[in-house]
Amino acid sequence: MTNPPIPGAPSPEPPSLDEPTEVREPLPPKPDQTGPETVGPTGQPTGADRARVAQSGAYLTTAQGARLYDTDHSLKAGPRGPVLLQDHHLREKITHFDHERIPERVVHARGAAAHGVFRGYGTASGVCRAAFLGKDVETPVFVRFSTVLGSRGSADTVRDTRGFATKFYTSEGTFDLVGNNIPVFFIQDAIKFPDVIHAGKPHPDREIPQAQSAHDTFWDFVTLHTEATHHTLWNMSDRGIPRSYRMMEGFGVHTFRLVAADGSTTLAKFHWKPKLGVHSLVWEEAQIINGMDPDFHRRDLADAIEAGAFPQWELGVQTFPDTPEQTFEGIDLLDPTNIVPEELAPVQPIGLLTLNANPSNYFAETEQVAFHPGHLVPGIDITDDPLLSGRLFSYLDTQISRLGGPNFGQIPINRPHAPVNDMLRDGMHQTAVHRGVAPYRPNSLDGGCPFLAGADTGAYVETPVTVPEAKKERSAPETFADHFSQPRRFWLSMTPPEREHIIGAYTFELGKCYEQAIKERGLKVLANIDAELCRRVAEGLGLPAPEPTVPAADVAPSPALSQLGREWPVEGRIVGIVAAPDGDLEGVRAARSALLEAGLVPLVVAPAGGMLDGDGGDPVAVQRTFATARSTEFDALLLAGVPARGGDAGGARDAKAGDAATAARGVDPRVLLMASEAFRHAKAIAVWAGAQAALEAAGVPLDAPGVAVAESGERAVAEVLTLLPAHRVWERFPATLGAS
Ligand code: HDD
Repeated sequence: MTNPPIPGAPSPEPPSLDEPTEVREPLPPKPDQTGPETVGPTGQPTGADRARVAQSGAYLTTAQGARLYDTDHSLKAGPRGPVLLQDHHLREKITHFDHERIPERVVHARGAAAHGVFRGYGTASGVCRAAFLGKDVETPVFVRFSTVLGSRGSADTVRDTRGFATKFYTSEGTFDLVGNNIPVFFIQDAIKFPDVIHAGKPHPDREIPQAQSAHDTFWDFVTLHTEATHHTLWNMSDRGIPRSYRMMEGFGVHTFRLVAADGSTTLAKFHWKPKLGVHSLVWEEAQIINGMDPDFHRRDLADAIEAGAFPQWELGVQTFPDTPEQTFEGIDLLDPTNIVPEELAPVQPIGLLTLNANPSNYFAETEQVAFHPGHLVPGIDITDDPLLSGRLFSYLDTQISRLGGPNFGQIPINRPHAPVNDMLRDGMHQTAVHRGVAPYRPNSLDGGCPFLAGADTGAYVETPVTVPEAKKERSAPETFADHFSQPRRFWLSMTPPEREHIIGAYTFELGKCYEQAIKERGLKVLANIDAELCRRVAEGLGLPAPEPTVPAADVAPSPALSQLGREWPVEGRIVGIVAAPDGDLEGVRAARSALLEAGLVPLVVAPAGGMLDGDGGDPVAVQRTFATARSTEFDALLLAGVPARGGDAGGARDAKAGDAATAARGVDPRVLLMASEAFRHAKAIAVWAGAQAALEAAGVPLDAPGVAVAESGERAVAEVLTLLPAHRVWERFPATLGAS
């Protein structure tokens, strides 16, 4: 018997609006969805992967492949009756959902990744036998960028170090270069990693702040533990808030040992150099973006790749003779808090990385990828840097709990492209069906297989370095004790705007600490870097500047450390065009075309969405409205006329120059905000069609550097194209210091 329907209640089968009803095969998997193909000993695909492709067949099924006729209603005793325990589909669906999450990474939890290809130049072949560095050898790669401190759902543009981890699926096995966008590290010995991370993570009682270093425990640790000074200074510099993952350098940090075909060895540091240059946000911008678009970096990377603007980096090495002392020009190469200035050891390009495909599935690829500095290939060996030694343990260990067992190497994104023939067996989530009966050596039952390789058949052979005769102790070498001369070199290498940003960052971060003693200790550390830096931060904190406790090191600046003073390609830069519906739409069309032709991304901003076609010409699509746009999304701003409050374009445009108050009353406040922010953040601004009234109303001086009043849309684009290669209008500083 069925119950009578309840008057007014929704129908149990609401008609669906646009759901297709034709049976269709699912879309074929994208090429990267299956991960690297399993190949046999001869290098031929085994075909084993076909079974792994998700979503085959047109019909919805259970996990066991039984077709389903309904997935929206639990099995019940009548439409209003109790749900039955025997509903196996309900239980399977909910149970699987309950277990969808895996533990996030203990550090670097938030990341974004892309597929790509690495092409060797062959220039490293004299010092390194690794096959993937050979001339024109192409190797598939997967790169994951990340922040360090924040949780998986935290914002992208926080002040933090960025991870830059690359998996090279080489023909000789997988090589992982697990680096950062900062070339030094907080600690010299891995045993202190839990300390620095516990200090940086949110306070254990209230679990705040999220994804920030601006709090007491972080500054307590890094000021007591002065070997962290150099890394902290980089974090406080513009490097801590990159404009884009595409515009960051990457560093292997440690000194590695390269091995040539003849067995000779060379010490080396790895560098990634972005083709688009190294650029940053300003702090106010970064803070606004965290609210406006917490996925700013992730979106930027994915959008650029989808648009075909593939980001590229050159891999380079600094090389040093492999002497027993392992120092270069007095710099200890085993101390990961040191850099070697590029002026002393130039970075030599050895290959090109191009990221050309977005992941198909975030969880399967970006979340499950497992990097490990111990994934090495013949030709690349480690040194005794004590930080690296601990990492060689930690990464393998962490994957076992994060990915649920020791077989994470079989997950598609982690599978090597080189043939794998190990004797590892069983364990959680074993997906391989191993053949043979003798996973041990020596054996006779499997015909002695697998065989051992020699150096001449591609084996990874550790370099037989001599270990110094020494007594066992917990200690660091004396050369690890200088914590201030390298930070001083960094400070001295900065230009005035970069120094102002650093002063602003320390003042902000120490100012956020509650403990007076921590602020005072922070100033003592700064006094040992530079008296002026210390004095300015002390001023901001309202505290006296202490005297240094060590003499100022006599170091030469390294101009290569500064991000300013060079010009870079502008492809992929985003330019906002604020348009009035009844303004110069022809000019907007011309500006769009000129920007597209130059490889930039124009985004038209108007009071409301839809199309602008008031002049009867080709409709101009609106990409952002005043409700969704913010200056922080743009590298440069164009104003094509003055859209007034409520979209009425008339009033403000008629305001006379200089009559800012009248104009301000007419212009939509969101346009005023866009203009004043773009000015404060030292972005190129160009206006035409009378839009100077809006600039004046926003308090932007028309004669300021990087502000152009043009006759047409095309001329306005020409103006910003001359300014963008320097990234920002640096001459505008210090007038815009409030933004630092
Ligand atoms: Fe680490 C992740 C980079 C020191 C322990 N690290 C991780 C990632 C990057 C780095 C980029 C994210 C990889 C990904 O995207 O999945 N880590 C570095 C660099 C270091 C460094 C450049 C110093 C030069 N790390 C370091 C030490 C330890 C760890 C000293 C431990 C002793 N790191 C880990 C970890 C993580 C990790 C806990 C978390 C997730 C993972 O490994 O896979 O094992």
